[in-house]
Amino acid sequence: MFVDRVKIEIRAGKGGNGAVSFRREKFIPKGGPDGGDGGKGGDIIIEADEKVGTLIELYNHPHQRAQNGESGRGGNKKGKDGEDIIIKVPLGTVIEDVDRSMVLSDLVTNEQRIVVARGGQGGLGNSRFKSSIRRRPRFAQKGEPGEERRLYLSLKMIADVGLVGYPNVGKSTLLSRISSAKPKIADYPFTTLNPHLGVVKVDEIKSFVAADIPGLIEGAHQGTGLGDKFLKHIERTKVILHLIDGSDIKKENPLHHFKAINKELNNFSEELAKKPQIIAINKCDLSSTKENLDLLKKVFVKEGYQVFPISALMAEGLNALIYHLSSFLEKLKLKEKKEISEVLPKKEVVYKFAPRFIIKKKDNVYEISGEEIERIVAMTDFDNEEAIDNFQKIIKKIGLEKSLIKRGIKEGDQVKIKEMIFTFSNK
Ligand SMILES: Nc1nc2c(ncn2[C@@H]2O[C@H](COP(=O)(O)OP(=O)(O)OP(=O)(O)O)[C@@H](O)[C@H]2O)c(=O)[nH]1
Ligand SMILES: [Mg+2]
Repeated sequence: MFVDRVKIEIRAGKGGNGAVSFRREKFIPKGGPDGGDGGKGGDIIIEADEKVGTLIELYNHPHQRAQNGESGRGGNKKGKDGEDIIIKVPLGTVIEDVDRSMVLSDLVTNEQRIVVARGGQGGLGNSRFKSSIRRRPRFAQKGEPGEERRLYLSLKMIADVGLVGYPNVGKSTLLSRISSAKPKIADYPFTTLNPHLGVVKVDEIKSFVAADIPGLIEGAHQGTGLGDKFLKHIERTKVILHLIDGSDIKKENPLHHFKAINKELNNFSEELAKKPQIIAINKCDLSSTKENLDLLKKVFVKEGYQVFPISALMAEGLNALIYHLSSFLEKLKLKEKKEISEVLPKKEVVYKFAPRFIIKKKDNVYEISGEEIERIVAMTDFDNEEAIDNFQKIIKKIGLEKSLIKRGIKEGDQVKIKEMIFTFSNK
């Protein structure tokens, strides 16, 4: 099965809890704190891999969880870090955050990686909270929760050349001749049901990638035939190779199929319709094609296209076509390089830092949000008096208490941070 869009739910590992422990040594009745830190939770990483062709693995396993970090131990032993999960996806996978509706990344080169959910930091052990006034801290930090996300992954293949044409014109035959791809070939329309990629070797150094997609017919954008849903796979190609079956044309209107397909491309996206097109007239081994060839050449040249007569079946005319495509792509690359250097940003980019917390008042409840404060709450052990003390100190230190008072908070009002509800007291 060819899967090109999946929704997944991922959760990185939670950090391990810090340990509360005291040294026990002979003849030392009250040893100092020696609770170690928790280990870090495992990250979830997505990596592009050229050996992977579809998103089927993720379709079958849409829930991914990375390992939690282990808790710290006495003797200042740090807990073990949780293992990362590496999800391999095809080149051309676009990753979107469902809840924030933003694109996180577009993986286009082999081994390119992105950490999509960070594992939580391990909580600090009690030995870290020792100070001159607190010699025997009896609390430790809890591990930070791992990030959770819902993502859409969709595949937009990355090919240099997109093969388009009516069904049965010989697109798959051509791809199988110029690359080592092995798409199904048969003498009936809609043989190809899924896109295929093939690497075309031009010479020792140069190569390009060509994509064969299912045939298009009039009305594809309304779902006729196999529809136009496969066109997104050639949205990122640089040039379209439009294949014409030279044996199957209407003499009174030789551009009929060609125009119908271009209309479908345009209906799908103007961008796609604007891509440069090169014409290959296939099945030139057949006498019917030979009869039509002069007429076809004439009409296409008149429309401003370059035309290559070929026979995919007999492997005739393919070298000229491949060299032309390759040099066309080279020229485009040079042009792109020039354009990129011309549009490089001149101004410095200024980043804004996120505020430490945001206070929203609803009735008499002060709701507080913000990455840092939520993290502090998640890592505090509220069953432990000393940990609560420490939490209050932090709240003061980051200026939250002051801000709340400025907003008019009174004794007994409620403060909500994530799921925790506190009663405000200034005594
Ligand atoms: N005589 C001749 N037949 C060809 C040539 N190229 C392809 N064919 C035949 O045309 C038929 C269709 O070829 P395919 O390569 O499956 O065509 P396609 O465009 O991929 O078709 P769909 O996947 O259905 O859109 C097969 O029977 C091929 O053998 C050619 O150059 N000459
Ligand atoms: Mg085919």
